[in-house]
Amino acid sequence: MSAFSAVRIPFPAVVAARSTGEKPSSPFLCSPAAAPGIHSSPLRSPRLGRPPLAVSSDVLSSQKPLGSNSSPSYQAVISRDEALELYEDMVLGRVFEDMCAQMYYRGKMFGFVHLYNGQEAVSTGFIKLLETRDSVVSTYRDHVHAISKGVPARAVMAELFGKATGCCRGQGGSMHMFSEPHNLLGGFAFIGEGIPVATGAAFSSKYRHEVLKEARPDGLDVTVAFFGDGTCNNGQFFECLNMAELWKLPIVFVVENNLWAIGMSHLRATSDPEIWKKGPAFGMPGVHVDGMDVLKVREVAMEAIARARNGEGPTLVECETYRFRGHSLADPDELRKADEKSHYAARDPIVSLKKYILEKNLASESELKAIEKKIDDIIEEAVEFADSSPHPPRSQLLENVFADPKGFGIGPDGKYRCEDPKFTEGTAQV
Ligand SMILES: Cc1ncc(C[n+]2csc(CCOP(=O)(O)OP(=O)(O)O)c2C)c(N)n1
Ligand SMILES: [Mg+2]
Repeated sequence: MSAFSAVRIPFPAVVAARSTGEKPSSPFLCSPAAAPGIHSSPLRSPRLGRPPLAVSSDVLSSQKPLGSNSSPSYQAVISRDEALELYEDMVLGRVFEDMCAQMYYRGKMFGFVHLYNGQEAVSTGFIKLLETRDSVVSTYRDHVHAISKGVPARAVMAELFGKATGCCRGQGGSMHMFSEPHNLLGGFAFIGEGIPVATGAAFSSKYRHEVLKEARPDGLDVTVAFFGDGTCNNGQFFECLNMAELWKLPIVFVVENNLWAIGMSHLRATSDPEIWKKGPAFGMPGVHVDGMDVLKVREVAMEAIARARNGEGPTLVECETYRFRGHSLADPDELRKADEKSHYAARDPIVSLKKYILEKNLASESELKAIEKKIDDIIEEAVEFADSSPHPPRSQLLENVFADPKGFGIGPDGKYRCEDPKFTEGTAQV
């Protein structure tokens, strides 16, 4: 059974409490027999009628409803190595972010810093399935996406410290992580701005494949765009869903629905809070998945990435998740209710995966402890590295701000003005 052929599930606990209780009327919805944890529109596109991908999904048949406090009950669907890779990546993200909070309050970081604690299953579940050639586009909550994509923790930490050894040479800081070798195409502080960039990257992949004939036997380069629930009310979201489906682009739109946009509840801001339904409106599959369960996220991600890779077009995936901290480290987090916070805290994705690994005898407690110790060492080293690294020189101030190296423009001779010795003498033609 395909992950996407699953049917409607009980709506997320918090959302359900506010919903009207009406039965779905969309022709894209299937029967109400539930496959808890994942639900979706039919994979078959209403326009093109492509057959569903054959992806094994035994995992879907025995999942518990969202909101369950117990660990997942399905059979082991991943190998020991895969489980440990997921565990290590999620713990790395969590410990990294906890350290960011400490460093921020010690005055080592500047501006706003938005942490990802609680949402790790989404980043890990998707990005660990990607190859280096695939692209990731993030938001201002971008440190963990960068680390999952392979940017070394020390390069992300140094960037946050504003140091020359950071992945953007200290010029970006938080919200602007970028790494060309890892195809991390940026964090974006303006919400929604990353979605067109991701769509462009996916277009470029298809253009290289089909027009420039740079086809690879193993399929298209895939782009995964991450963004929040609040961002789905922005125009770029709709424009890009349209273009991506029209051109069958190799992209996965991943909504990290943490139920809040700063202090605005998703339920108060959005006419139809079930974001996944907007996929079928454009002709692409829309999937809802429990974003607090890395195995469920991974299951859906596998199929969505395979569709993109095989040229079958985009997928919209809504991950129900929760941030364990305030919107940014400057937010006292007084608006969200204690029972809502504790509901999701009890579903910590790292704790759940640990329980699963132990229950399925994929690794022992001491092996997991060894991973945690390794991560502690990595983070400690990252902080030492960042702290002892030099600040960027003043001469770097205008570099990469404009298209030319120093930001002084191109002269009438077609050369960069900054390379004209007369320019600095004040005699150059401007
Ligand atoms: C274009 C634009 N408008 C407004 C803002 C201010 N702003 C910053 S974060 C945010 C909320 C975004 O919420 P969501 O997309 O749910 O992401 P989350 O913070 O929950 O991850 C807003 C409105 C912005 N950064 N950019
Ligand atoms: Mg949000």
